[in-house]
Amino acid sequence: MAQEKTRVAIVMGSDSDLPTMKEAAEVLDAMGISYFLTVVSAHRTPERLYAFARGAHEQFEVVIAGAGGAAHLPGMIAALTELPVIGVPIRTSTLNGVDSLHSIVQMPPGIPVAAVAIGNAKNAGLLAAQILGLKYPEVAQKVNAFRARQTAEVLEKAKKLEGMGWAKYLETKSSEK
Ligand code: RP5
Repeated sequence: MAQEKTRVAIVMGSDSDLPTMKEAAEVLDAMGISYFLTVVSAHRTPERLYAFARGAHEQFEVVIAGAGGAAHLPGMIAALTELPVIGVPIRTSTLNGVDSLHSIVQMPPGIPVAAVAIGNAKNAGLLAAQILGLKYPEVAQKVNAFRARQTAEVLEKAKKLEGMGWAKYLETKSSEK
């Protein structure tokens, strides 16, 4: 029997990216989607990057790649595989992550990378799930269930706000902290 693929690869340029990137892993965990998470640095381990990206299609279906600063990791991976690559710009101390965002979002025509907002690894996890949902109905169901829960939470908050007025609502919120 053919072994099932691990569906997503979550890679990042440094272990310092992990506090951000773990949010993609949390989404995939919640949806029961298998993933492999590791560090691959485009500039510190270029040969590992090449080997990873070249072999990625044999093991995975979507790649999420987080990087900060001159964030070439997602673009380089995208150049070496035909799998969809979702880039997560990591917030930086120098330019607040705008450097990472521009590096990832400004891919020249020909090699696309799907970029999420600075630090928004959660959306990267959700987008990966939506891509996989095109092929796996059970994943699409999990995405729908997530959205339904999210909608219900917002409606609940709106009802509470309308009921108690903004001042009391804010008071309740700050006492919850
Ligand atoms: C990038 O350089 C990494 O993605 C990280 O965001 C940034 C800084 O790396 P460290 O110096 O924290 O290892 O390659």
